[in-house]
Amino acid sequence: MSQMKSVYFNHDAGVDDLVSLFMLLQMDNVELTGVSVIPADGYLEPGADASRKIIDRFGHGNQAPETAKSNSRGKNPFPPAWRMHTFYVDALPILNESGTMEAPLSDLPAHRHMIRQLLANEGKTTLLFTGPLTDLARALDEAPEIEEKIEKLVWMGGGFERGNVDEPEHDGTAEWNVFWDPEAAYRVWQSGIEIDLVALESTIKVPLDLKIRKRWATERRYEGVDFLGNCYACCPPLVHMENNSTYYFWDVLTTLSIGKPELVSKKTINCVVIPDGKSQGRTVEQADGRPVNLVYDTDPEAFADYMIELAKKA
Ligand code: AGV
Ligand code: CA
Repeated sequence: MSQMKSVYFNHDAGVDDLVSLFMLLQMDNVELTGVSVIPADGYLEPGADASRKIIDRFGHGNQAPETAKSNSRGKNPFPPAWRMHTFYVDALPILNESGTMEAPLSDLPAHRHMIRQLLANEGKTTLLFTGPLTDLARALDEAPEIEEKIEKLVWMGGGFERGNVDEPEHDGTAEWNVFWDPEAAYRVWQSGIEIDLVALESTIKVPLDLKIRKRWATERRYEGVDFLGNCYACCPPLVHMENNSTYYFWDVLTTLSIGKPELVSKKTINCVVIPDGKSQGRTVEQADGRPVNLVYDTDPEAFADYMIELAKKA
């Protein structure tokens, strides 16, 4: 029997963020203590609604986790075309069949909701962040005592050999979740929290390609597998070569590394975050930087199998 983990999930309402929530709800070794939504690579209202509908439709526990909305703002906005994905997922018929939202909505802003949930949990909580770190940076400023209640932070962010930002006035070396709010990542780097960093080095191994799409189509008789196929229908797959819109399983790999740690390879490195200037949001390996557990590799077959295995439990 693997041990039960308490997990608090802060996401930014992209397709792979919402699919991550769906996956978390299928893990029998995870207890979800709360969900919060930050409007970075997605929109807030449909992001919170879709989260609650996913909990309603696909949650198994008798106690549904609360969803909280963030009031944080970033520095470098995401392209609106990507953010529109939130509306597509929220509109999927399977999430709107009942016409109601039963899962509770918190009236606290995300960072305060997270503080409350961390302090209310007797043991330590794993933080899963699949968007920018703004809410965590604010929570640490307001309530530094939460640091002791955090088992570790598992974050999709960063890249050492490459970035994925293609914007004017930037040199392209940053990953988007760091770039949206570089100062927040810089702040979290000053803390003593243990960090598992799922950076572009590993996520590049798991692109959304036609092969996995075909597997979902073939097994669409399973409601959860059909849901995966429908969610990703609005994301362009990798066919010939990568471009700026190519979609990877960034957040899903990050999330699945909690349910099945042996899916990924990690090594400790020391690194810093560049908070401003033309390389803002870049993560750089540096001998006197803070240590992180860098997730640098995964097995794409084992990843796809586990994703489908979880979806079949829905
Ligand atoms: O940089 C990866 C992060 C992940 O948290 N997001 C998407 C994932 O949710 C930003 C992003 C980078 N490239 C993108 C992104 C693309 N082509 N479409 C949508 N979002
Ligand atoms: Ca995300």
